[in-house]
Amino acid sequence: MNKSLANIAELLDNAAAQATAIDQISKTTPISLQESYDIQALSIDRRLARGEQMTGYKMGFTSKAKMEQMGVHDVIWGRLTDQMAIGSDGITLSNGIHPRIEPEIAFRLKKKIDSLISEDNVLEYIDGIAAAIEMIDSRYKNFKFSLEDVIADNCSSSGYLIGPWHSAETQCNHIPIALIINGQTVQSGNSDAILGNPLVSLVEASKMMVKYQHSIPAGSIVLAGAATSAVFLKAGDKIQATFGHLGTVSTHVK
Ligand code: OOG
Ligand code: MG
Repeated sequence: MNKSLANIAELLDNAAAQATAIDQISKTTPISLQESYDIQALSIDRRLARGEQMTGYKMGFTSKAKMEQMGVHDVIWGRLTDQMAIGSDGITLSNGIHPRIEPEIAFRLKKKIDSLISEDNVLEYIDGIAAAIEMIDSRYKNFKFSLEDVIADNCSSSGYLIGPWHSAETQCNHIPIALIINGQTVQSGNSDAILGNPLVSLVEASKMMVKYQHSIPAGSIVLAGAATSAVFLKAGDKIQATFGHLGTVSTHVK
């Protein structure tokens, strides 16, 4: 394969747009971590050129459950656009390749993250916390990837749904989390599984921003990373994710 980063970005963007899986990039083309983030940025540029708007960022592999399910053990970050927001009409299965759903906690930034932050000052950066659902859909065959592959593929980002916002001071550790599909609890966990406290995910995000010379603008949504494994979607599924005092987020698959 031609190692033009723009060509790889186009391949991944087309795979998402056409809901057709591709082979892992790393099987034929060695790419560095920096190149994977460059490909991610180029693929997002293609979306922005079509009129999509950036809405936020997502952190990935911030819990053991996710690392073990996918066999990737490093924290990653990806980008969210308005086109990924799941509307009240639910999820159209045929728009995806093999979509999965996972419960998430979302933050809304009131201050740009462009330098290192710590657990002591992280609250200065947010003005809201909410329960959320993320839909992930790897563009690679069999949902299999290396660290570099998944970063280039915008960390499998496909959709997200955010519940009502709560104040920044709302406690976000020790929250029981359950993913309920068609009335059955298919995953359960606790927000502490996200790096001990989901707020630490923002500290990790700040390290990533410094390392990759990027910043997260004020007003952005940031998903902290799932506390449980993700579950494949089927036509007709009724999805609920419950998060104790943060409430419940629901959607359905058409
Ligand atoms: C990659 C995305 C990881 C999370 O919450 O850990 C992620 C994947 O699992 O395909 O979104
Ligand atoms: Mg996620």
